[in-house]
Amino acid sequence: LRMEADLRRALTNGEFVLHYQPKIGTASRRLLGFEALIRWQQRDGSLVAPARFIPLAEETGLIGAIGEWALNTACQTLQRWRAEGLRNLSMSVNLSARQLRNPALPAQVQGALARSGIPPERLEMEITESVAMEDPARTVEILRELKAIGIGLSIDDFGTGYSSLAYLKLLPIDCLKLDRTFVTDIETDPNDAAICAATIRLAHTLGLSVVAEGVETVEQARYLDGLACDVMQGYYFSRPLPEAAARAFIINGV
Ligand code: G
Ligand code: G
Ligand code: NA
Ligand code: MN
Repeated sequence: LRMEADLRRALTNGEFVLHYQPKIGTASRRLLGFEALIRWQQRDGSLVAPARFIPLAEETGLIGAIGEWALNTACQTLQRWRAEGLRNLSMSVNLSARQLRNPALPAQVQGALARSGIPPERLEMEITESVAMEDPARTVEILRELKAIGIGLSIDDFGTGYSSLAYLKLLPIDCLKLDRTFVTDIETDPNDAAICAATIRLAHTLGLSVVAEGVETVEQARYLDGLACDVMQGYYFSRPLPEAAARAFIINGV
C-alpha cells in the first residue's frame, strides 16, 4: 500500500504539523487552553485532515510513533508559550484506541512531561467515548495509571457512543466533551437541547466539567451559558490554528 509508505516518509520528513484550537471558559469568556489536532502538510503546502490518515495509521501501528510525536510536540509548544510568560494555559492531546492500549503509554506521557517541563496538570488527554467503552474495565485500569501521573482526562465525542453509566462513574476522568452533533441544533431541536441539559447535569453531579464542541454561533454560546456548560470550543471562537496564529490568539485574546 503506497499510502502506508507515504505515512512513514511523512513522519521521517517532518511533514506532520499540529494545529491548536482554543478552549474558552463559558462564564469568564477567557482562553483556558488548546486542543492539538494533527494535519499532514504535503510538499505542495496542502493539508490532509486526520480523518484521511489516522485510520490507516491505526491499522498499521504507525499511530504509535505519530501519536508520540504529537504528544511531545504539543507539550513542547505549550512549554515555549509558558517560557514567554503567555498565561497558564492547558494543552489537550487526542489518543487513539491503539495508543490507549499500548502498555508504554504512561512512560511516554511521563517522558513528554519530563522533556518539556510542563506541569502534569496542564496536560490533558482526550479519549473518545466509543474507545473508552470498548473494554471499560481495562479502560478504568489504564486511566487510573494515567491519572496517577497527574494529567487531566476527558471523554471525547460524548453522547455518540454507548456509555455504561456504571463505568462512567468509575473512570477517573475530569471532563466530558459533548459531541458537536448535539450542539448544532441546540436552539431548535428540543431533543438535542434536552440531551445537552441532561448531560451537563449528569456531569456536574459526577463532579465532571463539560466542554461543548462545535460551537459556531453566538446563539449556541448563549444557550450553553444558560445550561451552565463550563467550557466551549468551536468555529465561533476559532478554528484550529497553526502555531504562530495560536500564539497571536493568546496575545490578542478573544
Ligand atoms: O481536526 P479534525 O476535526 O479534522 O480531526 C478529526 C479527528 O482526528 C478527530 O476525531 C481527532 O480526535 C482526530 N485527531 C486529531 N489529531 C489527532 C492526534 O494527534 N492523535 C489522534 N490519535 N487523533 C487525532
Ligand atoms: O473528534 P474530535 O472532537 O477530536 O474532533 C475535533 C474536530 O472537530 C476537529 O477536526 C475540528 O476541526 C472540528 N471542529 C472544531 N470546531 C468545529 C466547529 O465549530 N464546527 C465543525 N463543523 N467542526 C469543528
Ligand atoms: Na478531541
Ligand atoms: Mn470530539
